[in-house]
Amino acid sequence: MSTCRDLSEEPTLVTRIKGSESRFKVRDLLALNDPSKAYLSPLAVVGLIDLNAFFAQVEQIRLGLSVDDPIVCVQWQSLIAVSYAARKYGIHRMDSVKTAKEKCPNVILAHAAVFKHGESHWKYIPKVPYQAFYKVSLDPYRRESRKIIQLIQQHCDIVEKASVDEAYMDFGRLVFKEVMSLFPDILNSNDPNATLPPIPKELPSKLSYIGEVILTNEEEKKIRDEGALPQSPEPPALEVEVNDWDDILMMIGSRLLHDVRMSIYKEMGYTTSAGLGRNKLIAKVAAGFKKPDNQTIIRNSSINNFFRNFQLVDFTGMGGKIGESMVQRLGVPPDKNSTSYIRENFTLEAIEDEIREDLPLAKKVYEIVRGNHQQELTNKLETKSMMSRKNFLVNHPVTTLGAAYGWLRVYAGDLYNRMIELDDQNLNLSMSQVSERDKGIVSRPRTLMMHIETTSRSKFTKRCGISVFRSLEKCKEQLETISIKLLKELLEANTNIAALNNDKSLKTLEAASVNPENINIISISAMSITISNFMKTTDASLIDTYGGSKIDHSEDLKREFREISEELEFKKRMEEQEVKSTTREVSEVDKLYIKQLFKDFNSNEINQVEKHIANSINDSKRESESKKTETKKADPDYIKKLFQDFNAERHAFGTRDLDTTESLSKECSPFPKIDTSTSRKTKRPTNDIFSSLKKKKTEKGNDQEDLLKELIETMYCKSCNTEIVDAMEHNDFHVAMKLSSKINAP
Ligand code: DCP
Ligand code: CA
Repeated sequence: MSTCRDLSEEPTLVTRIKGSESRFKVRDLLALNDPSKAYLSPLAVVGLIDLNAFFAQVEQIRLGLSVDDPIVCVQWQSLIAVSYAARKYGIHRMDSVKTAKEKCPNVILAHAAVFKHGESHWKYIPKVPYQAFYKVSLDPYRRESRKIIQLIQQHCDIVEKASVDEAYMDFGRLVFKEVMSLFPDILNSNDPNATLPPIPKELPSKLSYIGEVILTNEEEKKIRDEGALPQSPEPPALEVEVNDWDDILMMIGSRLLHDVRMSIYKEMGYTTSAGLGRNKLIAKVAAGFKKPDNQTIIRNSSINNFFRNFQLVDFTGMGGKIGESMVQRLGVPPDKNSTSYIRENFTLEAIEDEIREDLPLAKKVYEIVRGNHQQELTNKLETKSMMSRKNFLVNHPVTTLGAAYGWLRVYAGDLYNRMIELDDQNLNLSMSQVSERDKGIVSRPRTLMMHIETTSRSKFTKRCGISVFRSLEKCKEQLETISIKLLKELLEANTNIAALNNDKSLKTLEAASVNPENINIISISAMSITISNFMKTTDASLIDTYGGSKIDHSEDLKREFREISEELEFKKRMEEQEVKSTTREVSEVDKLYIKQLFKDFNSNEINQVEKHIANSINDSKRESESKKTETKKADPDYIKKLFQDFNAERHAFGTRDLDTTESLSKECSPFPKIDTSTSRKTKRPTNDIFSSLKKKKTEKGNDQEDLLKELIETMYCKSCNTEIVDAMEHNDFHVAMKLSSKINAP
């Protein structure tokens, strides 16, 4: 089994001391010991550690596999991380599960953890989850990332997290301490402007470079010349020059960097790649140079030679259009390396002449090509916003309020997990602060934004202020309730809910305690909630209400969610059986609807139902009364809605004819009161209703088919005088309307 490369055991380079007078001042060395100034010193030593194939490694370790196992991390059918063992088979991130399997039949597919619709916690599930019911969670990776950062923080005082699997380290204080202990006479003067002494003629034996040291132009040339000599029996020794204190500090830094990487491997099992240089820009490109499981050292003298491997657009902040336009405007010939070309042909003034409208950018380009761009490293973990979002499958948009609520619960759980992580980071960080004032600082959002996109490509956004709670549990609860509130407001303001619910407004439906699962809403293709406007506060001083608008956290919102939860509980139970196969998914989802139909019809005798229907048509007062009674669900509108729902869902999951209801209803044993066989033979009307529907489907024949054809062709419904989004769904609406009028006919 492969293990992490211990580079300190590999042959060291031959170092040739060439130093004479130092180029550096006492102040340059002293600056290293000051966290706020170290990055500005020409002696700065900055590292970047990047986890190899990060998500795939997390899965490899979770599953107890070795680095030699070809594992990939999967999200639905896409690969999001590819282990280096899998890369040997030519698998890369652009592959799908299918093409990866073609390249390596033994590839190990590890699907990311998922949130299930309606649940606020993520989990790993043994099979590939069905995208319509799940949302991917990146929490396991964030969690590992957090642990790695904490481990690095044990070694180094300034650790800046650059991404989920990258962190910069400022080794200033550590190299300062080490150089002072190895060379106690280095600070030969109290004058900050005094020049440092020349480096000694001999270096302590423990001093050496660890990792891949990039050579200078001259060193490379020398090796080439020596290697070219015909009488040379051995390949030339890799000899690097030690010219000044910056080289010695890089040597020390390379050992420190290696120690951190070994610690990550030994404690957590992760291999990494890393880069070392005098600033973040150099460390970043160096870290990507030799992957995996290696580290690359860029001495100041080798920057120009190293940069020949990179174009301007490869540097942080110069990617995409901005870098491309610079290259174009500075007239870099296509066959030239843009970094070297700009450095060799442009003074700062010349670049400023070309980019007059943006002088800071001109300066940045000038500095980048020289590897001179100094950027501060900061421990601060500023969080501006967090978003939880899901794009729904084209054939499974969110069409009911209940379904939307289920996803809002997932989002609230997702953001809650991330706020826990944020608290950990902030508390961990602030505990290391010297001043009491800075201890125990946490960050809480003050704004919540709800965003939806409809299948007809409309976009709606609504935001509001939220309260600040000490307890993250309360924060989560608030996210759930406020997002429900925002969603309803947003739908009421921008969409016609009544048109989708038999002319009943949301308020009417809610007053009638209609199950949110049965409240139709505009088809939603994507939905997100975003929390932002974070405020920093001390843990102890958190208050219960804060923010621009006073938010109502009254009991009714909580009750609302409890009711939804009960409904979702039921759905969850149904889904638990359903994920085993797609075929079963169809039958279980249908069961849900069929169960609903049976529940409604079984609860009433046919004559009662018919009587009620007749009454409800003739007497609106009695209709409203009926809502309060056991017969309310026999409301013709309600029946119409049930069929509408059923048909819409049937299309989402593939087709299943209604005459399968008999066998399905028998399977629906959780509802034992329904004895379909008995009721069929005697007094139950359901048989008639179902067969009537079935008959209707055949009778309607060409009329309905013609309408459907027209709807598909024009995407416009003449009878409704409106543009439509889904022809099948709209056709079903008319089928249901016709059925409803037939049922209701006197
Ligand atoms: N990631 C993702 N989608 C992307 C890019 C990255 O989900 N388009 C995730 C998966 C990666 C992780 O972020 O594992 C880190 O991204 P990197 O670009 O660092 O890629 P890897 O760590 O996977 O590979 P490498 O060893 O090349 O750094
Ligand atoms: Ca990585």
